[in-house]
Amino acid sequence: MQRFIPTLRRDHVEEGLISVINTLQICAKEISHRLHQGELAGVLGSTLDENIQGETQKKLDVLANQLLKDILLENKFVRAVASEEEEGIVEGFADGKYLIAFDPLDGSSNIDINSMVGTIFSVLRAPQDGRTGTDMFLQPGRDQVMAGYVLYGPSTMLVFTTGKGVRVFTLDHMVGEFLLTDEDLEIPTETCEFAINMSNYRHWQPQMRAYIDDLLAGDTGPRCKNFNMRWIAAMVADVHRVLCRGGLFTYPWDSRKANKPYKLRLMYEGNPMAMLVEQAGGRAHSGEQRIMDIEPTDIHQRVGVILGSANEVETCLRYLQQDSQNGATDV
Ligand code: FBP
Repeated sequence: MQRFIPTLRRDHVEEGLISVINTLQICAKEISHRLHQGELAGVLGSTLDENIQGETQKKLDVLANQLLKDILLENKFVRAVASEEEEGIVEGFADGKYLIAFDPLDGSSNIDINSMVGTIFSVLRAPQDGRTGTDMFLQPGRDQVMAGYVLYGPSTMLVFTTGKGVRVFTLDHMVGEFLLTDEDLEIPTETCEFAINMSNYRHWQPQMRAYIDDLLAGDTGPRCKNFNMRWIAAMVADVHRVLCRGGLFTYPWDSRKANKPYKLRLMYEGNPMAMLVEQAGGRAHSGEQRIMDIEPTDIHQRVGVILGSANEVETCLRYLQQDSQNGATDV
């Protein structure tokens, strides 16, 4: 099994990026260990605090965030970090080359039920144009130089891209090494599987409801084939399934909060997952535009997400482009 660093050298990944992903894999091993310990290490349950998103923080949210911050900011290539759990950015080395935005523990509602969670990261170049502070991070996803996630499941997997295809490494707990177990993932263009939180149905736009209605109608409806549904409630795990066998994952517009119609965050959920999916031949759209073309205005801004098998994303977008009167379309 090819080891971690030789794979990156083989891919001619620049030394600074190799150092950054090497630091991230060290963090991943530590977080994986804590998750495996679970209640034995007293890391389950919530704190009494809320994060910038207004969510109650889990103990492991705080622990994973602190671990990533501490270890990443010791790396001389790191100019600054932004985290789901931090209001503002945290500065590192003034001459650091990279900016890292991360979701330290994605799917945190799964922690206390021993289900899958993950860490998501996005790496940008530190601008050399005089920008400072948060402004440095406000770059479109297409400018990412690396993106990936760690999936803490039955096995711990590190999945990332530096723009040369998607690589999958699995942690061998016996030797404490991530070993290459898959590469050049390709998402099938067609699929019979979709992932959405159906309990939000009444809050969606009529066009999204029409799209889902026709999936549920299966071979008795205009799609003339049956679809299966999955929802793990951790974006990392749902997107990993899409990368492995295709599918459509979406967290769409929602009418509940006029000022916050979206759930997922652009900088450390939407953009990194979009880069991975596109590198594997899929598509990633916000419902309005290609996710990676969005010009960010805030490090915690939210975005609609429709990603996965290219033809199915295309079909979903065709429904969304219909005016709300039509409902079902001639797909
Ligand atoms: P965080 O856990 O990092 O806040 O992420 C949000 C998230 O958990 C996604 O991973 C997941 O896709 C979604 O929210 C689940 O939402 P819901 O609770 O509506 O099922």
